[in-house]
Order: sequence, then structure tokens, then C-alpha cells
Amino acid sequence: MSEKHLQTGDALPPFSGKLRLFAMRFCPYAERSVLVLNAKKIEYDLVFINLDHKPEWIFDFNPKGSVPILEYEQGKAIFDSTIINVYLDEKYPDVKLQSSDPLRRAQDKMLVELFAGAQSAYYTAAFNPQGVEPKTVETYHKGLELLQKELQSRGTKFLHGDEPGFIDYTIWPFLERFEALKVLGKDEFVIDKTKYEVLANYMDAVRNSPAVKSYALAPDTHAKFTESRIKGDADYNMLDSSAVCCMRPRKKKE
Ligand SMILES: N[C@@H](CCC(=O)N[C@@H](CS)C(=O)NCC(=O)O)C(=O)O
Repeated sequence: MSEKHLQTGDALPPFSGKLRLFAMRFCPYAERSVLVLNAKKIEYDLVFINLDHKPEWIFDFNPKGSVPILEYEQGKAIFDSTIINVYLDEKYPDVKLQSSDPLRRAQDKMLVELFAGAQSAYYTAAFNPQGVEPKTVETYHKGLELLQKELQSRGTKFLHGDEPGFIDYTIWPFLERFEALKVLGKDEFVIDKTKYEVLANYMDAVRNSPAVKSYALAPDTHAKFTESRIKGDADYNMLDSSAVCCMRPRKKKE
């Protein structure tokens, strides 16, 4: 997988026949779909997009130009993380990630809905720190408390059950980024391990689950990208090893 983000003027790579996900390496919504594809062990190609200088062809797949986008057949695509993930779960049912109980599915949706406040608070704290008000911090912690309470009342290792599922892959990408707020010096947003013991243990379990482990990034990495974005020069390709020139000394002839 190349970590290089394609930009305006770059050609659309040829379609290999596998599913293809258009994403951005630091996008939490795109991560939701990556995790579902990984958990289902579906083979797919991943193409990263520079969202500040989008390739022209991205609008052929999604008129809004946002990621994630799933190209399910050559030239045919669906977009939006929830739409993509529900589609994947129904189309590839071998590993089922949503509960079979309609009530539990409704409860999971409500949890995502209620957690959205904490997500917006995170965006304010990370990208618009001057906009942080006491209410922002309060909303953020309400979201964390809600998750912790839900974990306690469900009494399972993951929100989904003994294994992570749809609901965990939907919420995790934000928890992963919340941890970058500590690195960015936003002390009111730190997830205190004493206050949030159950949540912290849950986060460790999700972080170490196979679908997540292979894609999650460290808080420092998220913080570095966030800082570049705040400066107005988002460093999309900061993880692209091909961008670093690697001159190896030639082997001496024996
Ligand atoms: N509701 C969408 C949100 C996707 C979204 O906001 N993606 C961002 C990147 S994290 C994006 O593509 N922004 C660029 C743009 O909207 O032009 C989803 O769940 O997929």
C-alpha cells in the first residue's frame, strides 16, 4: 500500500478488479471503512486522496468529493462511511459485524448519534482551539462518560460483544484521534485512566484487535498531521516512505 496521496493532475490508477476504497490516511470516516474491510478480510485496493488538491476524477465517483468512497465495480461507486459499511456488511455476510437483533442495532445507532457531540468537540479542540468553550469540554466528557456507562451496562469486552463489530469500528477512529489532544497540550481533553478505567481498557482491547492494529496510528503521528493542517499546509504524505530518498551504498564487487 502506498501512503502517497494522489492530487490534482494525477491519473486514476487502473482498476485491478478488487474493491477499491478512496480514502485519506488521517480521515476517521475513511478509517471506519478500512476497519470493516479488514475485519471481513476482504481484498481491496486503497487509494489515498489529497483533499486540498483533489484529483479531478474523484468527482466522477462522488459529486461531493469527500472520502471514503467505495468503487465496487469499475467506474461505479458509493460514498459515506455508514452507507459503505452497511453495504459491505450485507453484501459480505460471512463475518457479520452488525447485531442480528433489531433493537441492538437501533441502540448502536443511538450511541453513534449521541457520541457525535464528542466528535465535534474534538474537531474544535484540535483544529479551532480558540473556539473551545467550557461547553465544548463538557460535551466531550459527556460523550466519554456515555461510552463508559454503555460498556459497563453491556458488560462485554467490546460494544458489539466478545469480538469487535460495526459499532466499535464506527467509534474507534475518533477515540484514536482523541488521544492526540494530549500531545497537542489540550489538557482538559485528556482521557484520565482513573476516571475512565473501563473505557481505557476497552480502548486497549480495540487498539490491539487485528483489523485496527494494522491501520491505527500513534497519537504523536495524528498530532503531527493536525499541526501541519492547522498551519494551512496539511502534510498528507508524511508517512510516504517513497518520498524519502533512500540512496543505498552500492555493494562492492568481491
Ligand atoms: N459523513 C461522511 C463524512 C466524510 C468526511 O467528512 N470526509 C472528509 C475527510 S475526513 C472529507 O472528505 N473532506 C473533504 C471534503 O468534504 O471536501 C462519512 O461518514 O463518510
